[in-house]
Amino acid sequence: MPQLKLTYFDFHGGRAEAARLALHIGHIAFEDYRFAHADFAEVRKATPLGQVPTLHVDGVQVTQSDAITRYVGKLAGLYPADPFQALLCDEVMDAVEDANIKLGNTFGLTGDALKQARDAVVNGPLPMYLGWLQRQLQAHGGAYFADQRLTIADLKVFAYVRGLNSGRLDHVPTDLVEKVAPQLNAHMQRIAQTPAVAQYYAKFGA
Ligand SMILES: N[C@@H](CCC(=O)N[C@@H](CS)C(=O)NCC(=O)O)C(=O)O
Repeated sequence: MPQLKLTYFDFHGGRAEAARLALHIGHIAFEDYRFAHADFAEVRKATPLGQVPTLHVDGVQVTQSDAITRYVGKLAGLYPADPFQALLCDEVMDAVEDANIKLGNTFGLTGDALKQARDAVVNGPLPMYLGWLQRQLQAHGGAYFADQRLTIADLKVFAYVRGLNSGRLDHVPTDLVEKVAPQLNAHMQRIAQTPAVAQYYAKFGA
């Protein structure tokens, strides 16, 4: 197994969470390098694009969260071998990333500007993406997004829904997902109860 070091902010969420979970579920050893927000300016200087997460693989630093999650998902056996199932898995991950970007564009705003921008996302793109994800889940059996089993698509949606529900995002109602896509919330809760996931948060905190 290669030597892995995953660099990201020190909280349970965001663009590295699915990769952290996949590595944990796959019992793959890695350095979970977490840093405080206050240290981001310094950390980003050592990254190729000034962004996190990055993954060092035997000393080679790689960017792009979905590429990283797919790679560790393959190592952990959480990525479909079948090309069509892999396509369904990728489709969900890319859609979540698009939704992430819509909210990401509001970061850095404050006061009324933040409220206006967040309200616009909460009332427009977010229900659209959440509704689509719920329909994808239903279309593929209701339990998992692809391959009839746990894949990194489930982990990515799980982390995303958990983040939306967390109350950490000002002006994003914590009951938004429950209101517009309750089956995604049920999916999130089921994934949370998966023994390896439950054990992860019991060990490392919520
Ligand atoms: N496409 C990149 C986006 C990474 C990204 O935007 N990361 C955020 C933190 S979650 C960041 O580093 N933002 C600082 C910036 O883009 O200047 C990925 O998926 O990894």
